[in-house]
Amino acid sequence: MQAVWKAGVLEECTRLLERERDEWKDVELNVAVIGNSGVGKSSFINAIRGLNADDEGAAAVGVKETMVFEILSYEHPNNPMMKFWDLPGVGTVRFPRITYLADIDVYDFFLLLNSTRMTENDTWLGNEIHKRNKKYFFVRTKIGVDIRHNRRARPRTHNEEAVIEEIRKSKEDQLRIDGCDDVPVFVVDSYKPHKFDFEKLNQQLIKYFQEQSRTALILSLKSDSQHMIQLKVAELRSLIWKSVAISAVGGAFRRHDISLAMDQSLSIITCEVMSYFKQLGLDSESLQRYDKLYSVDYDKVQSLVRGALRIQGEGEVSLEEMKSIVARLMSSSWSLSTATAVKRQLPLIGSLIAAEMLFRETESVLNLILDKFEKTAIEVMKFVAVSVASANEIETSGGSRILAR
Ligand SMILES: Nc1nc2c(ncn2[C@@H]2O[C@H](COP(=O)(O)OP(=O)(O)OP(=O)(O)O)[C@@H](O)[C@H]2O)c(=O)[nH]1
Ligand SMILES: [Mg+2]
Repeated sequence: MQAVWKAGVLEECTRLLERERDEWKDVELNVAVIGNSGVGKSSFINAIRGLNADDEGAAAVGVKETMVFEILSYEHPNNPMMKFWDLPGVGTVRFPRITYLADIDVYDFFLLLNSTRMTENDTWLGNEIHKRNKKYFFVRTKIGVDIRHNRRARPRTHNEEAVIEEIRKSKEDQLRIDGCDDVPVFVVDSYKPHKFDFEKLNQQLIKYFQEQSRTALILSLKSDSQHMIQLKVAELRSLIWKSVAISAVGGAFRRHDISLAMDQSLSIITCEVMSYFKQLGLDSESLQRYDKLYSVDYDKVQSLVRGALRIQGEGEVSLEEMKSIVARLMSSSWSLSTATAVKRQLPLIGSLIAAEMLFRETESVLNLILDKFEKTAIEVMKFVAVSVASANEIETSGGSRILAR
């Protein structure tokens, strides 16, 4: 086996992978700074870049609605791959809601700024981001103004800490009401970046960027080495929780319909599983790559994959076939009759228990599938290595070069 690993293919793959790994700095994080007009979006971007409004290259700041014709981006001072996009105010005559988030997919992350009480636009923006499975931080700006006003209004009882905490709490409460209780809240003043939560926010942004780059990088790597397959599986495993259980299963169960929940879960899980299949290089497009790159017989690798997953037939694994694998695993680990019984006896609590059960079973089915795919992907890789090694041997004994990549 040692000889096989030294066949050259893996070394080449490793080199390629190392190069890709070193390219992590090329992963961009596009942060859209959004919110009502005049909340301090441009001032915040300037502050994070250590600039005043009249410095060269600073974002335009104004008391009147800033006349932005082109949405510009500004680099984070410590990381040029993190870009802040200075969006205009939402809901203004020139930027009504309907067009405001037209390009939302371009952005990876959002900072939702607010300088007053929570407005309808804030709730709407938060919901839109949430709907699209994106993340945001909530940033309450101009806190210095609130402190100044409070000091004037209550000279005897004024307490800076209490003002900040009251504002923070009211934002957290509102976010909870809006169903966004996992959104972190930062209280800042762009004219006092050394105070309040400004630095903490900066640190959290950098941390978020590093996590995202790592995930993006690992998921974009080709599954050519055992180590990389394991890394990918670990990354996909860490995303299981997010991707399926909460959104799909929870929603369906709220409607108290177990069979609908099962059916929805099956379709959603199958889509998820298809994406794992592709991520781990088991789909036909990836397998054809071995044929093209290393002249490894595509039909043989394809039947190896089918054999490992116990699917009859030949050729590309179809969505329907994948669905039946998922259904088989689901029915063996999840007992519909048990859940129905629980629900009949205890209509309200029963459906919660059933939801909890389906939630856990979904997670365990996805883990089982990942285990299977991980083993299969490693088998495929070994098969490729063996094929290439034996091709090399034939080549050496025959004196001709079949494989010189
Ligand atoms: N005291 C204080 N004033 C601020 C702060 N941020 C912004 N301002 C002031 O608020 C006004 C609007 O600031 P901008 O940064 O232009 O706000 P914006 O959200 O970019 O505005 P539009 O682009 O027009 O939507 C300006 O007069 C700023 O000086 C802050 O943190 N503290
Ligand atoms: Mg602005």
